[in-house]
Amino acid sequence: MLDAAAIAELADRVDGAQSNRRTIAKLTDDYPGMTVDDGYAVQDECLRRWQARGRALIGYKAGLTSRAKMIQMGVDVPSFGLLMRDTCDAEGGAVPTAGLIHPRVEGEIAYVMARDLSGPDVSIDQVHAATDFIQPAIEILDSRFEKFRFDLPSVVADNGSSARFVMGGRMRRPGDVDPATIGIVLEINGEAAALACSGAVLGHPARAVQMLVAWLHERGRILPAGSVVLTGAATEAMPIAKGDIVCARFQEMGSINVRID
Ligand code: 0L1
Repeated sequence: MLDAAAIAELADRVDGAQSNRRTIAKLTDDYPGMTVDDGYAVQDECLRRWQARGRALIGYKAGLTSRAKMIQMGVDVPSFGLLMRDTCDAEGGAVPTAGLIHPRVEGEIAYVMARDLSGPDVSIDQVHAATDFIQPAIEILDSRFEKFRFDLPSVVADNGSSARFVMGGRMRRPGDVDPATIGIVLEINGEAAALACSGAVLGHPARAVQMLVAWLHERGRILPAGSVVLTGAATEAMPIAKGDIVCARFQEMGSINVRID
């Protein structure tokens, strides 16, 4: 493990890149021994700083959930990142991207928890029993690494490329739809840019919640009631630019429309 001074120095780099629209080299270039756990220690240090500035944690995101990204990164478990309240934008409005380097959009299913969930091995039924509702979501990613050259420790430290997210469409109880068979069409400026089925995320999006709860448990934490969980994208992330109109249509769950500003 890296020592506290190295973690603080890496948190300066990541936080500075995120706040100042600056690309950085992948962190392992200067710290070749950096591990995925070091990446999470950098994420934790960033969270400590953000909360000290008054920013609120409202949930978590699972990343690297699509088969393509898992193969690319050589992983078989998702990465986890933090969702901050001030990165959530309203459905039907504008998503500010002036502070972003190379934004991309993906569509996914969000879970919103009614009750605390904890433990090493919760079942999908337990996830659903603790869920208030599921809802369509889009996530805007923004990797801070030059030319998208990153590895797992670096991308974890960079909060899984989290930038902004939007929830909308129709809230559904998990028992009212099958969360694993929702067709998703992501349109950019009226053209279908990506198609997916929600089950492409680990076979079932609730698997991302299960794995998140186990990951939190290993760290002595729980998933609190009220948390939002973005379960990860099934599709490729599509580049977007100012002026684009994004519409994500979710079978039986309505759609999300936003303008990229
Ligand atoms: O949400 C995610 O899949 C995390 C992606 C991390 C890498 C990227 O920027 O594509």
